[in-house]
Amino acid sequence: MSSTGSSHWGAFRVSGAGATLEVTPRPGDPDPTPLLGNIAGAHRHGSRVARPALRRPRAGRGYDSFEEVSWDTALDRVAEALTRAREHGDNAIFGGSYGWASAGRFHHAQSQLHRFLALGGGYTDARDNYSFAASNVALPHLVGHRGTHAIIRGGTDWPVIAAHTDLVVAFGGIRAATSYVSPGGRATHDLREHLRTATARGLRVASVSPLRDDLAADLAGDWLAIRPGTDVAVMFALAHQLVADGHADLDFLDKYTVGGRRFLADVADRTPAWAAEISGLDEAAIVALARRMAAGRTLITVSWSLQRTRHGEQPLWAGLALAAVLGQIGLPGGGFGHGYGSVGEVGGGKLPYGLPTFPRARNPVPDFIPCARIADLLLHPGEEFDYDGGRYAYPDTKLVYWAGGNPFHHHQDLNRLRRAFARPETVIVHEPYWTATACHADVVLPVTTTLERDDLGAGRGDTHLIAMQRADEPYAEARDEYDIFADVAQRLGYRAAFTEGRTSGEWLRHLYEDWGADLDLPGFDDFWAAGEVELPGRRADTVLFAGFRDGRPLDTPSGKIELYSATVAGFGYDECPGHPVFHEPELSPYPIVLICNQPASRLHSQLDMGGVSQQAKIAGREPLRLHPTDAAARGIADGDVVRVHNDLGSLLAGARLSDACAPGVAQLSTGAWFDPSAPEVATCVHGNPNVLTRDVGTSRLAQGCTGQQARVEISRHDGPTPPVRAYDPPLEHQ
Ligand SMILES: Nc1nc2c(c(=O)[nH]1)N[C@H]1C(S)=C(S)[C@@H](COP(=O)(O)OP(=O)(O)OC[C@H]3O[C@@H](n4cnc5c(=O)[nH]c(N)nc54)[C@H](O)[C@@H]3O)O[C@H]1N2
Ligand SMILES: Nc1nc2c(c(=O)[nH]1)N[C@H]1C(S)=C(S)[C@@H](COP(=O)(O)OP(=O)(O)OC[C@H]3O[C@@H](n4cnc5c(=O)[nH]c(N)nc54)[C@H](O)[C@@H]3O)O[C@H]1N2
Ligand SMILES: [Mo]
Repeated sequence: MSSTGSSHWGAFRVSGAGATLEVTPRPGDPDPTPLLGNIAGAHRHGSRVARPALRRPRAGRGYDSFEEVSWDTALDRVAEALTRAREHGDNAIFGGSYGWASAGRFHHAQSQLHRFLALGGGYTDARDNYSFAASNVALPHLVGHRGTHAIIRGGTDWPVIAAHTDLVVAFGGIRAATSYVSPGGRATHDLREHLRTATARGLRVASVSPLRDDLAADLAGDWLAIRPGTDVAVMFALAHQLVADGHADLDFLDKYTVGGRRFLADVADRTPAWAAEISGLDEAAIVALARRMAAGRTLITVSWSLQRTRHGEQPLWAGLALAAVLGQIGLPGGGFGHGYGSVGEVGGGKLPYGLPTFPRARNPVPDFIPCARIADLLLHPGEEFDYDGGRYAYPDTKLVYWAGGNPFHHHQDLNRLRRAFARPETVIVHEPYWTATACHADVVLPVTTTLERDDLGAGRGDTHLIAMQRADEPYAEARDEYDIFADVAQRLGYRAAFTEGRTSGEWLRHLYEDWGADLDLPGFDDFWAAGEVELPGRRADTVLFAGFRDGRPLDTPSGKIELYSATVAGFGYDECPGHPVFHEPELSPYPIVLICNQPASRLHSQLDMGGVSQQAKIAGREPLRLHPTDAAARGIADGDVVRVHNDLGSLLAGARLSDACAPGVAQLSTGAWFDPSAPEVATCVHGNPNVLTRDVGTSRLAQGCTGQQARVEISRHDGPTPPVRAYDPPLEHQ
């Protein structure tokens, strides 16, 4: 007997249970991800939260140990803390709770938490995401809300690119490892099929990136090893060269854009020689690339990573402007794209309807933060902040409630986040695992994983809806989020409003039937027995902005692409005026640019204790890649433990020498569990790069995450190497 399941990194089958549980790919998936190999080893790992636990207050949050208690004691404590916090106003509860949680349409931690808190009086929410906040806020000004959705939720589909595109100019490359992941999961990973077809037909990629292997192995092309943070200069120079060669599409700029001519004036002195000096690319290579772009059907794509940097709005904006100068926006396989390779859903097909969703409740509290301003919220109550033309104030937070995210993985400057988490009266965390965030809570409630409950799984544009079937008993005393919230709501007097009288099993059936009513699907029981159902009406032939080119206006103020936005100009942000500008990378005494990209061996911090993630470690630490020349200059050999530091903190990592890194660039992926157990040696002895990243927004426009890059120095670590304790539960030992 096997059951069907799904994760953000793909659908699977499960057989066995407990320590002998086995996970195999969904049989219909042509290219399942190796990340499935993390699931079995994590299932009953010692880092699971077994029972509700309360912090024993002594040294402070994140330094104390915990005592296990009964569910009744823990839930009473949660209900009391919520009641006490609400006396200060409902906005004193921060329930933003950013994070990826798990796949599954019903047991989605944030949806459950938000509904629970909204029905109880409301909460301060978080806006946008860590992934592409700068794009989410800037793009509506440039291409309208519908245009933003069209770009971010899919763009031109891969089969169209495979059939029509001659050249992809990929700023940030097109990574294969990241494309396996899609929010909600993916039943069918067909990207590599499309890449192979495209390559066989002759598609070539110019991968403009600090890392050679940002170009998927199934693609062919050239690596232009750019200095990080200088893409805008290269984009300006490419536009300059298109003009110089008479290849700028002036008709397109005049007919379809506002500010096209102004952009040409802005790049008049931005020559390839100027950009070569800044970016480290050859002047001749920039000129040649501009000519290749004009010689055929060209797609310009900007990976999400480029906008997770200081002034991250600019490479996005300049990339769109460059595509407009080339004039192929709206043509099959040409124009602009954003996030190809970043996740599987970009270019990965479209469904003409939404997916089943647990109903939200209206949140009566208007207060919010841009999600990456969490430390500012907690450290600076009452202080004002700018965001997208508005001015707002941080409420005074008394209680933080986190379910389904790991801020001590995802946020920048973790030393500062520790100080921030010391401020509120109460921190409540729901987790299956003793993450660093759980260790910084007062109340930790153990929740089930997707293997321990029934759910529905699907990602946008995917081929199938998956029955996520319970494969094993809940671990120890772990419970479903839904039942936890129902019990707390009962203590607070609104259980019936939260549950609407349904059990979780009844909700699943209801969500499926309600959603599928017009779709001619099998009944719920047949779907469940089959384990999956094909989603009808899927298409994978979208051409981004084809309708716009055919005369349908965008929902911008002008109906055109606004390369100059009077709205943004009116906000008066000098660092983000109404048109794309180049900012020199900030000066730093630290010589190496550390690329903190997404890990190939896991999703973020999830299942870091699993087999695939552990196998990638070096001396038990997260691998850090650096160029052999930079290593030699520091006496570092392959396999050495290294210490990486800057003014914000320090970490230990395992060195891997690789000429896939441009000189001056090192790479350390996110997601190694934060381990502050030996502060005399390093802030984190395991290799979480967020002890080194600055906690600053992209700009006042979007206030997005800037964690993709840090400036650091690296040295060989010759002192004692403390053990990694990141996975040890901080429990009181009687
Ligand atoms: N330096 C740097 N930092 C970055 C980035 C970067 O590029 N550089 N990228 C950023 C990006 S794009 C993102 S999206 C974030 C990701 O940041 P997060 O989404 O916070 O990272 P995850 O590790 O996915 O955290 C999800 C947590 O939910 C828990 N979980 C799983 N299932 C359940 C459940 O059913 N219930 C509950 N309550 N919990 C569950 C998991 O155990 C895990 O701890 O990181 C950001 N941080
Ligand atoms: N395996 C795996 N896949 C994932 C995730 C994961 O955790 N694991 N996370 C998912 C999530 S939440 C997101 S948001 C997406 C993120 O998707 P992306 O943002 O596209 O992914 P990253 O790996 O962070 O960055 C891609 C590459 O950008 C390059 N880069 C960095 N800075 C610069 C620069 O200044 N200029 C140029 N030209 N290139 C630069 C880096 O070399 C890096 O390898 O990935 C998703 N996919
Ligand atoms: Mo993300």
